[in-house]
Amino acid sequence: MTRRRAGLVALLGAALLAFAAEPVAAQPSASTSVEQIWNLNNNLLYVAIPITVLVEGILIYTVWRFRNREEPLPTMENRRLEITWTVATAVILLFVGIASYQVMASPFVTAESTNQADLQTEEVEHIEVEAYRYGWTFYYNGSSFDQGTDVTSTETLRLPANQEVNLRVTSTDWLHAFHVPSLGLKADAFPGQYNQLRTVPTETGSYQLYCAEYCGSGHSEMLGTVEVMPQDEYDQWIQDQQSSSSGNETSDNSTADNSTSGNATATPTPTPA
Ligand SMILES: [Cu+2]
Repeated sequence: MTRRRAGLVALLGAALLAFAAEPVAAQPSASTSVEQIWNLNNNLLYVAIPITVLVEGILIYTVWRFRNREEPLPTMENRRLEITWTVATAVILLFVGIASYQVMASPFVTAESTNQADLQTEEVEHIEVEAYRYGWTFYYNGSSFDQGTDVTSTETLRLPANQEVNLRVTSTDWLHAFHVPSLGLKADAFPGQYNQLRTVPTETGSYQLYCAEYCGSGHSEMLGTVEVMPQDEYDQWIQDQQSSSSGNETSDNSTADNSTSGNATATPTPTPA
């Protein structure tokens, strides 16, 4: 009888696990950042599900088993049991803490505040993300923050696929937040400060960009697009933008210009609060 009940609980637990794990496994991994976040989510879920099933199982069993007992007996001291659950809880919390810290402390997940351009390796594409009321400007600096390619764009941020990208997020006027949920990217935008976020986009396509910090009446329309494109197409686009700087205007809202002050789309004038 008891064995049958235990079997039933185990079966229910397994079904619950399969049901819960399925939609999570189907999540796309569009960047290394979002992959890390989902891996952590899965790891925590694999720990949480057995605990939930165990606790609920014991609770339901106890309520049913002792439903007719008029005068319940108090629990006697049980040192072995106490040591067991204390150690088990400590082990679980340690796992949750260490696993979370590894992901949350990663520069691919959490932005780091910086005032200088570090990570100067050839393989990294440096892009400055500038938020303003109510839009975005992107400065493409190639492999160096200091040199710059003089290519800028508004609204659409272009990223090369399968290459490390270093985004420096800042603001010209007010508090904003750069947020691309599908790529697992989020960083606050403060005036006069840079928050550095790293990622490797792994799937080409369009991703929605939001401002995730309420910044005024135009906040809900402060949207943008992140276009992840193959490396060669990206390089070609940068080249096209650079060569069109000799001509004046480009057809879309992207522009390449040698002077920042004379650039019509690149430098929005912030209105004082
Ligand atoms: Cu906003």
